[in-house]
Amino acid sequence: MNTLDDIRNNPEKAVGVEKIKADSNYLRGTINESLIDRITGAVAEDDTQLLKFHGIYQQTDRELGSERKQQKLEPYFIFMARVRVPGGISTSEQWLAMDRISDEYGNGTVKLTTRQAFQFHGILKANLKDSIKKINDSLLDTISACGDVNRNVMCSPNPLNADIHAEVNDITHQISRHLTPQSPAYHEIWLDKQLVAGGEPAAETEPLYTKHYLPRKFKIALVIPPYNDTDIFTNDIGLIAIEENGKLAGFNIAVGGGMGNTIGDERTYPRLGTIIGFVEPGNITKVVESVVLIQRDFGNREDRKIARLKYTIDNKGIDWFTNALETRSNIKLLPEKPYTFKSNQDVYGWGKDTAGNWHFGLFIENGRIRDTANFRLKTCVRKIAEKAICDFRLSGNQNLILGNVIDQNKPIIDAILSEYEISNDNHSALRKYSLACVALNTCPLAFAEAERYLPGLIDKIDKITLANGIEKDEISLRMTGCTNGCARPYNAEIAFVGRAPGVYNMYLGGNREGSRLNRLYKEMLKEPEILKELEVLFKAYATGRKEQETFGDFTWRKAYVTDQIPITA
Ligand code: SRM
Ligand code: SF4
Repeated sequence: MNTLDDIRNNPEKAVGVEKIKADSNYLRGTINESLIDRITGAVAEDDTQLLKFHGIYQQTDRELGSERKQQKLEPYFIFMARVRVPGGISTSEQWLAMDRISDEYGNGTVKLTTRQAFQFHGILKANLKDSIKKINDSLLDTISACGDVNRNVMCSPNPLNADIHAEVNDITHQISRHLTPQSPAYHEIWLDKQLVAGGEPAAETEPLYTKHYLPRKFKIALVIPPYNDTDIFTNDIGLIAIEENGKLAGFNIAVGGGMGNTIGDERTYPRLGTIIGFVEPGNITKVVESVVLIQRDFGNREDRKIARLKYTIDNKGIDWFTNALETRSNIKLLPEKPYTFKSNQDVYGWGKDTAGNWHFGLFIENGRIRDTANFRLKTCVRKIAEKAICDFRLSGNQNLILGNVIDQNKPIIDAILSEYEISNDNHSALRKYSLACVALNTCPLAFAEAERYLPGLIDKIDKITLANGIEKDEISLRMTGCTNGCARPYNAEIAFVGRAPGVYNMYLGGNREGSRLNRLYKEMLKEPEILKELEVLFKAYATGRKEQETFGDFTWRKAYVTDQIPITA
């Protein structure tokens, strides 16, 4: 296995993405040339990797694939831009800007992601630069929303019962700023800024990352109990804020979470973060930085499938890791502090914080903001934004909180929601606690549908929960179009993971707190089999559950899943 030292000492060992990064002149590559090349709608192959560090993915419209091939045309290339929003809080002006950009350059929809970001799909190469400029004009950006760097830092957007929310949100921004790549490439390429020094940038251009950046993507989330609404155990670093006497005492730190795995490759697996201790607020940035640096130096630079921090930790051992962290940061971790999570889901409807402001949790199915003939969600939210009476908080569950509303503005929001018939009450409990990743038509890795299919499947599942009298149960159900785990399926009570068109593996047994991995229950199910399985399971649950027992707990007690069953296929 090659580490950073190996590829530094033997540059020929840096192959594939490692070579592209190292040779990219700090993320410039030939992106500028690619953008002005009008012969193709794509960018040069190496630039597709570098674009990710700028928050952009080259994709194709998959449904047009065979038609274009028959016509001997190149694939219909489109780009996805991901706008990071550390902590998820945006202003009404920013919301309006995102709304406009989606119409002007994208496919008319705004996607709220499972990591509190905005995504635009369907941007053509010719419009890429203008769209990124417009995003920056709104004081948001796409820097390091993707790529082998730290991604959007998540923080619970829900301030309902937490006086420490503002402080934890500040720390989120502090961590995000500290870990943002320093290369001026982004500003040069997208915002036409001149290179200050000219020529080859000095080595200290990326004092933290170096020109090799990280071996793989890196994810951090902060959370304030009792909500685990950023699902911290699925992150490389999860920070659990601990409140004592109304003040932020510090954070329990969990390391090594991640969901991705590859079918048939037993070296890969989903893993939940391990809590290794407690850190005081003044030390948190240093400790987080040290985790990143350990991963930079010891992560696998040879095989990207096993390059995430979870594998570095399991490879070296958690004790080695904790020692390395304490040595590098020169900070001794304190013993973990007690905390309780109630749920990893969102709070819906109106709630008042301790400062007297109102917050409205609005269910957005799979995070897609769009208008259809009968459901004008996008227009409705735009009308609210035009009033400039609230902020717009993206949740890690693809939902929206209309935040910081004063008493007299509450009826204005209620009136607009009711004018457009947008209400959380229109949805079943199961739907409100469901998540689906984008999958088709844009995700190149999708084997099966997720976002476009789950709503219709839930219509059918709702009939089964109703027939069994469990329609009010907040069972978490997550679906992804492949095993990568973008909707965090492996800690849900029920999950469907796409294996082929219309075919899913079924998992059972996560818990409501997001702190237990589920287990593979059945493989390669089609819809009739999925519904049949659920009929049997829900009937057994409705008749055989103990008082207050959740569905996930029930599946373990009744041994539908056990520790002997593999976590993945
Ligand atoms: Fe993801 C790759 C969409 C959250 C694990 N993810 C992708 C790509 C970019 C496909 C690609 O590489 O070409 C998908 C783009 C689809 C599209 O058209 O938009 C994609 N991931 C998403 C989003 C949009 C899903 C959503 O419906 O909200 C989420 C964007 C988050 C953001 O704003 O940054 C998204 N992805 C996640 C999460 C959940 C999380 O982070 O909380 C995970 C699991 C946690 C983890 O990282 O382990 C996740 N995505 C992956 C992986 C597997 C990583 C691994 O370690 O193996 C890939 C594939 C890869 O990296 O090779 C991937
Ligand atoms: Fe694409 Fe798979 Fe992620 Fe879904 S889970 S968005 S199909 S990579």
